Amino acid sequence: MGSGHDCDTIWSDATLLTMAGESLVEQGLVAAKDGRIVYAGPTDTAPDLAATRVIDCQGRLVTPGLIDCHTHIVHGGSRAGEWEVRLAGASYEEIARAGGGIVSTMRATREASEDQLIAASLPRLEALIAEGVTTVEIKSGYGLELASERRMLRAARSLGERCGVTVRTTFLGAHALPPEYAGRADDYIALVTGEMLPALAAEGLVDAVDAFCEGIGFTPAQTERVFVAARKLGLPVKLHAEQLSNQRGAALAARYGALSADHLEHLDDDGIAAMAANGTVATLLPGAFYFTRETKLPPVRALRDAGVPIAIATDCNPGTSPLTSLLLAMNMAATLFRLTVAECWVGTTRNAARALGLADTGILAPGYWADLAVWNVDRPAELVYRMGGRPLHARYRRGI
Ligand code: DI6
Ligand code: FE
Repeated sequence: MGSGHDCDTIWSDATLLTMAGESLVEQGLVAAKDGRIVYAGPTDTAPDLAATRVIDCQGRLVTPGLIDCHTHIVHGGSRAGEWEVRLAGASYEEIARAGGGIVSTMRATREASEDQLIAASLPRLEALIAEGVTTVEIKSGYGLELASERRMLRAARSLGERCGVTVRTTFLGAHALPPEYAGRADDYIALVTGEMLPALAAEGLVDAVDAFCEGIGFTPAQTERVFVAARKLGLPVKLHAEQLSNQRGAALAARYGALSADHLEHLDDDGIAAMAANGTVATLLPGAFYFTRETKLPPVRALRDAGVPIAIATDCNPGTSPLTSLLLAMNMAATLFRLTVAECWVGTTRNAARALGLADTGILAPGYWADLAVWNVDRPAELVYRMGGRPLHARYRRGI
């Protein structure tokens, strides 16, 4: 490679899964300048390139860095004890109604300083990164009061800076009713929409707004008030919808142009049609399905037939999905939900980016961020097939 286009880095001799198309590019290369891709494709048709650094991938599979588009990794405490009670027969809903569940994590989160939240969350984020994750969404929702929600979001942002991972923060003030508002859910929503969200948005801490629309969460009417407040601030919305029951939350979210509706086990045909019409991504969370021993499957075939984009995420949270492996989430999506290998890859790259409103990540193509994972395998199916192992060879974010 002589004196061609200047770039910073070339990854040579790569087997490329660009996600721009679905077929593998053997003998490919990726070139980047200033953190952005300038070329990704076959070596023999590449332009003349000159780089200060050439990384020989030795035929390894190179994919976009993985994107975990639904997590709650920032929180205090642990719920292992509650899980033991569930093993003995109690249901998630019984525990939630008895003041455990989300509210017990709320207490631990309120007691934690920002530094303590960072320290508690760091191993979870590091586990994701060790499997090639370069972008992660992190939700608030265990503070349930302004100061604690702020600490969660600030912890999320500083984890991103510390770990070299792109963090998108989602405000989930309407996750659960804090005990001081017992019996006054509408008043709590007024606090969420009137004070918490405007203050946190003004501080630049909110990339998107989410809610838990559920029998044990908030009603569709309360959810809509959250969406109206988000819209006033110009913020995109997402929704925990149809996880435990059909509240018609996905259709409501789609009407508000939601980036995604997530969970969706109880989604009906009207919800699917609304999502398809509005381009709302269906984010499937097989870790929560598995961990709660759910038996109702999300309507994957109908989503596919309707052309709804499908994403896959860990939902890493202490109650229903203590999962810090996006590769295992892909395996579960294939095994439990019957997604194809190709759908699993689209679901953790291109469609996951879309679920976060990111137009410049999740694909290896010119103009996109040079977020790359280099794997010790030669076929994409290997990574969906195996459970465990340490298949990542190297990972690069924004070219570094
Ligand atoms: N749905 C979930 O699965 C989690 N939150 C939500 O809205 C559960 C969160 C928890 O139990 O801590
Ligand atoms: Fe969740």
